[in-house]
Amino acid sequence: MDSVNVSAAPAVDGALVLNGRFQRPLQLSIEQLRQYDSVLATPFDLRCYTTNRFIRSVEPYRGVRLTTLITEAGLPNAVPGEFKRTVFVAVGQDGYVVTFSWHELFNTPVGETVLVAYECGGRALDAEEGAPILFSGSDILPAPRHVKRLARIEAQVLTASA
Ligand SMILES: Nc1nc2c(c(=O)[nH]1)N[C@H]1C(S)=C(S)[C@@H](COP(=O)(O)O)O[C@H]1N2
Ligand SMILES: [Mo]
Repeated sequence: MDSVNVSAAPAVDGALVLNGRFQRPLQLSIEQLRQYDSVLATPFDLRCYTTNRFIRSVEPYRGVRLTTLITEAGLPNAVPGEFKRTVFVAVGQDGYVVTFSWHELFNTPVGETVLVAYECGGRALDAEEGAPILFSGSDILPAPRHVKRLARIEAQVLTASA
């Protein structure tokens, strides 16, 4: 049945929010993530930083670069050059938090392999497998910045505290 009340619908399951100091905060469903240019990652072994435990081998992920989404949301620009002091805090649905800096993402090769993935080994990732998954393909120990059920990317502009 057609409805005129679509705006009252609950947020799409698996939706990703970009908020904080972005120029244009965004909310994207997995379907919307698929509309952006995608990148295919190389397979890797998931290994925990804290214990060095081998978790599992991961088939190639497909997803959108985090830099693509950040550019869409617009880097902070209230003060000239402040975008270079920005950190991006990625938060899972369970509250798990990891950080990326503007320099790391936009001014080192690391950023080229940071993806928000929605496919693995050619198959769509489902919620059970943790979609969408944020991961940093150039990390030495990949598990910490392999965030399952990514919920939010928050832009924070840092200043020196003293
Ligand atoms: N959302 C979320 N993702 C996460 C974590 C977490 O606590 N929450 N822990 C990370 C760490 S430290 C490890 S070792 C792996 C564990 O992966 P597993 O749950 O598939 O064994 O998930 C990573 N991704
Ligand atoms: Mo870990």
